[in-house]
Amino acid sequence: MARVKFNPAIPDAGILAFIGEFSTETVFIDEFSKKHVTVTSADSGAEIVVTGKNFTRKQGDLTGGTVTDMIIKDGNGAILFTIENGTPSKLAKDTPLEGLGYAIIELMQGNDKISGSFESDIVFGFGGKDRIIAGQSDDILIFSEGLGTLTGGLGSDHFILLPNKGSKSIVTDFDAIGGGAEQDYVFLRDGAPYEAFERGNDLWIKIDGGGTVILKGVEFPDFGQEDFRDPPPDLF
Ligand SMILES: [Ca+2]
Ligand SMILES: [Ca+2]
Repeated sequence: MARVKFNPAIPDAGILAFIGEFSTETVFIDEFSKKHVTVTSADSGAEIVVTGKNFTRKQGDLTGGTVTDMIIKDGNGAILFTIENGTPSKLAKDTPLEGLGYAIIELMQGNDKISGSFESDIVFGFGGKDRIIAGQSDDILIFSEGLGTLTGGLGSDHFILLPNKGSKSIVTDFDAIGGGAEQDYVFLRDGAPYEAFERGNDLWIKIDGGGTVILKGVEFPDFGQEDFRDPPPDLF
């Protein structure tokens, strides 16, 4: 099980946007061994530090290897994001250095324990059986395939839930009361019809075509159309 940590210095657009930016910069291998590689941006000074095995290079290019752990730092050396013991991600021989950051997606395919920071985070699990705890502040939690157990913590949190057939998202602390910044919000797969009903103390939402969302401890009439909110336009 991987342990994933989103740290407070991550810019507002999130870690994937940060990596997207990194991938457009001029980067070079700063440190290299068979088990450990640091890639640095000549533009921003940001770093991706990866640990794994069998890393190879040729004329300044990374040519192969398997990543299991990753640390991403900004140009000031602040740690933005860490993955320990992720699903091994094998680098393709033609993977350019700039694409290294995208190993993050494979590293998080499995069962992960994911924690946000005390700041506003954009946290996600990338499939598997994940436990996501976003921590305090207003967070965005994203989950699609697999079994996700999500806790927003303090603040007005936004759950972007896109479960496929057979997938389930369980929100442990959905607050459906208060309006505005007093409560949490949900977004389901766009336009898909759904059926919502109470089962025990929980509110179940069955999405047409597959996918289940369970809001623990939520009941009618507290839950309704007013609890839905579209994702921020620049999120995807
Ligand atoms: Ca995962
Ligand atoms: Ca947080």
